[in-house]
Amino acid sequence: MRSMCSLRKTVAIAILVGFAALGAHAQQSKLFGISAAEYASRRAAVRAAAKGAIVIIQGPTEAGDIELVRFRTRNEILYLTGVEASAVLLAILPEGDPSGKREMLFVPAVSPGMSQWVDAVPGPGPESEALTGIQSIVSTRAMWEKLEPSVRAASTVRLVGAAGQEARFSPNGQIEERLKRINPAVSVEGRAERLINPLRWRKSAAEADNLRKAIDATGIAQRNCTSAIRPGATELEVEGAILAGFRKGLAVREGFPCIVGSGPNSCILHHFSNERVMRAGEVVVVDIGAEYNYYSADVTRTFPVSGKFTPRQRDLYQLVLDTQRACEAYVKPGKTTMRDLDMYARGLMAKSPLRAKDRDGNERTMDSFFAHGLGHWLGMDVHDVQGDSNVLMPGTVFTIEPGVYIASEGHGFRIEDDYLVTETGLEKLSRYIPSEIAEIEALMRPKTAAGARTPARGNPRNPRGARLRRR
Ligand SMILES: [Mn+2]
Repeated sequence: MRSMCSLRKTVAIAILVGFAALGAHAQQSKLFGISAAEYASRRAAVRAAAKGAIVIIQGPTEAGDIELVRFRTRNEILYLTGVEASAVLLAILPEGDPSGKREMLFVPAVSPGMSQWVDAVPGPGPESEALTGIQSIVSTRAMWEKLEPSVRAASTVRLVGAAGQEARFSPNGQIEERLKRINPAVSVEGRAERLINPLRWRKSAAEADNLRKAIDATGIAQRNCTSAIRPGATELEVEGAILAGFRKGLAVREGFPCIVGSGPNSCILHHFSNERVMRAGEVVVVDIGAEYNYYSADVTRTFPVSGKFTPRQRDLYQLVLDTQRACEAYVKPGKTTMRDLDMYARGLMAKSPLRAKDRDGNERTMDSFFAHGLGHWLGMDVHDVQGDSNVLMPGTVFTIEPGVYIASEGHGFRIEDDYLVTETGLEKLSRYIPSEIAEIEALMRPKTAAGARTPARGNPRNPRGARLRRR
């Protein structure tokens, strides 16, 4: 929220914080759902972890004069600044830096005529500093002049991304050259992500809220897409209904390309082409995630194209669902590792009485058809960064997504949900998105044009049992 507050409220907050680091404006504003104070504490944590080194993070640059894709900055820049602008550079400076500053953000100058062409972005100066809580926001043109005393005094500079030989022809390589010219003795090291990843791994309450919004938009899309699933329709139509659902949920982009895999494509784990025509009797795997405020959901449902699963499909679906439920109950926060959980899921599948034939025609237990890992961390990256361990620690968010893929029968099944680890167990963030067989089949029943659920045939509230045509 970014509403203006009454003068009285401003004064009260200013007194509470004792006119501390941030102005009243910064106290009020949230950038991408995160307060200026939270961004400041993230920068302070990186500064402490850098142990006297300067940390430099360079954001990406928009290509060309007119942008044809919606700009997205790199996660490390957004995580530490809340600023989504092209061609920025963040320098986090050590204690005792000669500039007397904690940090400097360099942004391109903003000219008055730009506002007719592009959306407003923070420019250099006090207004942006007040908005973001960043101590010093300076024009990129003055960058090396401003950084020179800091670089002269530094023994180490750490870059996010590659350094040295590996970075030779990249933008980081140019920065390194510049740094060495100012101070030939300075040591330039890459992979400063390692200072940031442990912070990103554990989510704050505000980050969990961003994930909830991403998951809500994904739930709208999962429901919405069932109206496009029918024999004769293409996977692309389903994708269209998914994207409409994302936008309805205020997600400006998807966290990864939509996977809509029908029939044999349901066995292709990262099927992105989505051009196949669906046929009666098949299943379709819908693995999607809306991105909201730079946080991505990741939720998979498997639907029967004709509206009802066959008995064999029901058995396979139920095995996957039961495995997921058992995994949820198995997690002990702060103890269970991702690997423990993965092994546990495979053990459960191996115990199932179900069998299927592999590509060579041999009968196998179900664990042989579980072709990928059980889950992954979730956050700003759909396969999010890991902290210092593989343990499901309170505050981390991850997915549980068992699946079986039986190419010899032409179908695969995957169910994926998103979980926040709490002190006592798991909060299933995607619990509002149905996954029981009866619920999935109910979603597949025809809907009215307004999107309202049509009661099933024989429902007492719908005595005529009218079947409305699918759109
Ligand atoms: Mn996933």
